[in-house]
Amino acid sequence: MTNNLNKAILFCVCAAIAACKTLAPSQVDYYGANNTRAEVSFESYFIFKAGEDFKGPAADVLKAPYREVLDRELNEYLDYLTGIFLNYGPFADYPGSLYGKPTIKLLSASFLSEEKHLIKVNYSYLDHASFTKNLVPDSSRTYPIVLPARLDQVYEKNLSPEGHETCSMEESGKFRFWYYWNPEKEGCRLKPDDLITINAKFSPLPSTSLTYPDYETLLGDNGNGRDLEIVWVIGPEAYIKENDNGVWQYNAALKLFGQNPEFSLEKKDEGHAIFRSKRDNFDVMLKIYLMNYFGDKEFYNVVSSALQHADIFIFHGHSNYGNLLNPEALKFNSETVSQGKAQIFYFGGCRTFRYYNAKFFEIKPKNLDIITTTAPSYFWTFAQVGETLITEILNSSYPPWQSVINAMHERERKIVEYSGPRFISSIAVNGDEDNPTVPFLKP
Ligand SMILES: [Ca+2]
Ligand SMILES: [Ca+2]
Repeated sequence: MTNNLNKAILFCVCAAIAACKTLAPSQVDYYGANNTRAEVSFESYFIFKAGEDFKGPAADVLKAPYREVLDRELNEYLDYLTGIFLNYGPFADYPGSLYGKPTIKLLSASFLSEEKHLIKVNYSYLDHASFTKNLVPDSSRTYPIVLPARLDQVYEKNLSPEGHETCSMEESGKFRFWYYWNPEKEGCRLKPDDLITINAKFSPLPSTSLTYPDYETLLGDNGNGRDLEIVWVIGPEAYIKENDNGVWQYNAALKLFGQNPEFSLEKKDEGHAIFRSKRDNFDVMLKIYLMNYFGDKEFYNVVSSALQHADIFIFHGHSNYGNLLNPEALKFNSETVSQGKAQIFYFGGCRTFRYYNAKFFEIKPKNLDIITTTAPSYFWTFAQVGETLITEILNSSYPPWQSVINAMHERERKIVEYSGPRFISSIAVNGDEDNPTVPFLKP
């Protein structure tokens, strides 16, 4: 099964860390079936090589104009945490994901070598992250994490004489090295002096225990009359062709709803189908698409429109290191967003907790619930897990988010356990702090 795992990770084209501004970790609430959020905090240092023009004193790197360069470098440096939480120590079996809104404080700076412009910069770090519950059960834990000492040297020093990477899970190239970073890998050429081992503290954060999707608004007018519009976009694993896992999932989704007596197929074109379901007080319109991602204008049009107008938007496919669903490129911004419209976005791909959470809540902080994954996820789970979300939301018992997420997790768990990889994606809902806490009784 290692092959499958490697393949999943390889294809989990998952992202460069968002701007590392000094912001408080998110106040967004959360519920995960098998996972929890934790605060990750530590104090450490890194070695910054200032430009030839830098004269000092060392503390000047903490101020403008050098501060900007330092922030940029530290930002890039901390991307290596992504690799740690995916590949290193206990995280190799139980991957975690950072929220990506860290509070970073630069504490002090001193010269290691004035002549070489090397400055030791002390900093403190605090962010939220999601982890499986067994890693952060009910009280704080400390886990060692290992970061490079010098960003400007780590890649070159890791290379073998033949030019191969020795400290990464996959031969990835300099610009993706942080994602595959694993200083524990056998044969890693980095010496103790090239590395900094940090004791990071992991403190569990509470999860929500009873919150509901905003059924009343979602199933009501919500800006589109009787329709409850669900848009589900599935992308290929490699190419749109027979035997591709993504194509197979698209066909499986059509089959699941084709067999559902409550749904009727209204329209089917190449790579696009519409199902309808009539209810007493609303009509379901379920649009399912199979689409290529990059360079496909149609993909951006469909997703952009769904983010603005759909009641429920589901995406299944690659994350491309978090670069795929970029709100800016998708024209999801303060001018286009309907702040009052209740929406559910389910980003089903690799580690979407890390990539899309903060980005979308920044633009739409309320009336939005985002379903994410903590770990890489597998293409062959998409159709069934997506169907579970839809049928749970349409279930006339109007289940709370905790039941919906548990049902999605169970569905995924059964498929994954059957096929045998080491971990499952750890599905969770984010942003239920503004949601109803009492059951919805009437549609
Ligand atoms: Ca409606
Ligand atoms: Ca919400």
